[in-house]
Amino acid sequence: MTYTIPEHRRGQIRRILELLDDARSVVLTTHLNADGDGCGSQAALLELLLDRGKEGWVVNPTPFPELYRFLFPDPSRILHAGSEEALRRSQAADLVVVLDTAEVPRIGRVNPLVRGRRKVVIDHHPPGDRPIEGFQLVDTSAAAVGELVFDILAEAGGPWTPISVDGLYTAILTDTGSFRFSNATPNVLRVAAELVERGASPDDLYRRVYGSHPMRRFRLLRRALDTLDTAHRGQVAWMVIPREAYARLGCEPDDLEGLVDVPREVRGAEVAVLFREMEDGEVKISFRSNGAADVNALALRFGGGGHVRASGAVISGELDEVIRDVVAAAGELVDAEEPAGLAAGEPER
Ligand SMILES: [Mn+2]
Repeated sequence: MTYTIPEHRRGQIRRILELLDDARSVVLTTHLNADGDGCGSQAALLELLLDRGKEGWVVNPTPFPELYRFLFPDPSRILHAGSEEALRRSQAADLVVVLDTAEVPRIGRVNPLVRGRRKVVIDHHPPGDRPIEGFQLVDTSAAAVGELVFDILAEAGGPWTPISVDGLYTAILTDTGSFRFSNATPNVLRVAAELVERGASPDDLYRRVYGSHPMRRFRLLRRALDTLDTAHRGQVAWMVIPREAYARLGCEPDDLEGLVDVPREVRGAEVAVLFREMEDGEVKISFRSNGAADVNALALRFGGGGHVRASGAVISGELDEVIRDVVAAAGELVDAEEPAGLAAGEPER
């Protein structure tokens, strides 16, 4: 293979492989509302475990997304976190692997299930203040956890099955926004090339993940587009997912995947925000940055977090007030970042 594992993470990759080899029964988990990175990484790691004669189970804090079920031809490996079996398997596990988060609150109801178990944490988010105890591979230079799991499989020599290559390609595809975001690094593009050489099909996986939305998503989008707006000289753009339309159309969280890219694609937008009014008087917010603005800092202000260019938060309050406060804070951030942003755009030599 022409790809080589980045030197700075090689030692940790080897250690994780040793820990996996020492285990007999492993539980894999990821954050609330699992995304393509978490699910794809789980599919590939499960392949590795089964290939090595281990037992492996997926136990996530929220229901496994329909969108990524195609990565699990054997759905019996996916356990509902509230089930008797999930409790039994978790307590019998001699290793728990936490993927795509390193924070206790983000694994929700899985936390009590896996308390006291030996853990490996594989993540690429900036560290927060409630870290999960265990052996950590937290590398913010990785575009996706799938990139790190690829390194584990590369170190192990496979298995490069349709499930593992499709899982890892899906993880990378979704976390890089189809290779459009600033995290589409040379390294992750090399990893993607390796996966395509091993049988991952870009057009097939693109169609499965992005090109097969139910009609209800487009009906919801039509309603949401009515709310699309900008402020601060067009530098802050936002859109609202109306609660009433979401409920009436029978939408699910999967239907919202990627909708934050709509305000993000407004010309001149530096910060994009998607507001979703929840049933319980809370507003769920997704932030994206198109430039220098650090939306992780913005999300932290509202009790959330994430990455520098992609983050989120949940705020209690009336929708109108939340929009006003968040848009104002985003405007302040954009104003503060402006000089730095211009400086960063200047050639260094
Ligand atoms: Mn991720």
